[in-house]
Amino acid sequence: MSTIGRRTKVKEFLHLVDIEAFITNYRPNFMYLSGFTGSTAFLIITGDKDYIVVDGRYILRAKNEVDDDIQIVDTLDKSSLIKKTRDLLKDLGIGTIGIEKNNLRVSDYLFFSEYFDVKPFNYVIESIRSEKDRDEVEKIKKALLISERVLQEAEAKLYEGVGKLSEIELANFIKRRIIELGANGLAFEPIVAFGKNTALPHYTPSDNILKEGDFVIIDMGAVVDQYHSDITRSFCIGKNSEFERLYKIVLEAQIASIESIRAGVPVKNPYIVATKVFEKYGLKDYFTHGLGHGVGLEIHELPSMSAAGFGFLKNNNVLTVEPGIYLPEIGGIRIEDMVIVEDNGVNILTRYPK
Ligand SMILES: [Mn+2]
Repeated sequence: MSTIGRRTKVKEFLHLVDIEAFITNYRPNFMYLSGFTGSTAFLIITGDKDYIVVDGRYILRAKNEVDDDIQIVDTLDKSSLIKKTRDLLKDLGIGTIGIEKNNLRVSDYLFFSEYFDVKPFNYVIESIRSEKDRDEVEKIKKALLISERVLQEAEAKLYEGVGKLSEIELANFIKRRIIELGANGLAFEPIVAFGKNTALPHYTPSDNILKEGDFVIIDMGAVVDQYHSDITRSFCIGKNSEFERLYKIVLEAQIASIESIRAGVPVKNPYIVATKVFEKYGLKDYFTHGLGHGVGLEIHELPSMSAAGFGFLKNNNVLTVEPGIYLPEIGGIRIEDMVIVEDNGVNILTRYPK
């Protein structure tokens, strides 16, 4: 797939802010704009031609992956990546460059500042990345489908696991099955929590054994062709009326916030909607994290669906919606779906029952 359309948006940005080139060495960003999947590179976008600077390890890979209209520049003369990038910019007669203040190292910033008029910008490429194209959505759907299949198998293990299944065992099973079903990797280390451990939103699985009446949280994701997925479900093994009461409230918050999502709405609004539902039940202080996040080449990307979220939701943003409440000594509940933002609402990608 050609990345020229994506780079054209950066070229429009160059024009808008009056700089001659924009550079990035942040992997998800150069991957998105060039197709190159190696770990290190400098991508240079100019108003005219674009360049990618790679070291000796990556020349062949770059030739295979990078779009034909991007010129590959190597460091076979043993110069460092950053010096080669400087030399190239100088050769091109470039004086003003845009850099990523959210990604570039301070030492690299100071280096470039010695030779160029450097203008720092925040989240330029990340903002472009937040609007997914059809190809990206297909990859995310594949990654989500694998996660849902594995979650189904993991849920079945719960019902026969009382008194014997540990959190670590189930987490290891999930990791193995994600790979066996064809994912390229895990989106993150799965969270598997039983009982009171569910009250810790970002818990690390232990040897704790599943008991009758336990709250259970499983949060996991797969990566397919560099794209991530993310799903969380809460279960209760056996009867627990407190779980049923709290689950209905979290589900109400999740549905209300999903219903508030559409293109043009302030990014922080759905978070406020969820908060209001919890407030109604006196549980606002137990909702201790944001509502969700963008997902794509990174597991957490723009937009950030929290009180700190900025700007407006856009068409084809892919988001998680994952309200949760966490009561110490009782347990926690979180329900997470992935959605695509549309003009008049959302397309809910997650099919798993809730
Ligand atoms: Mn998530």
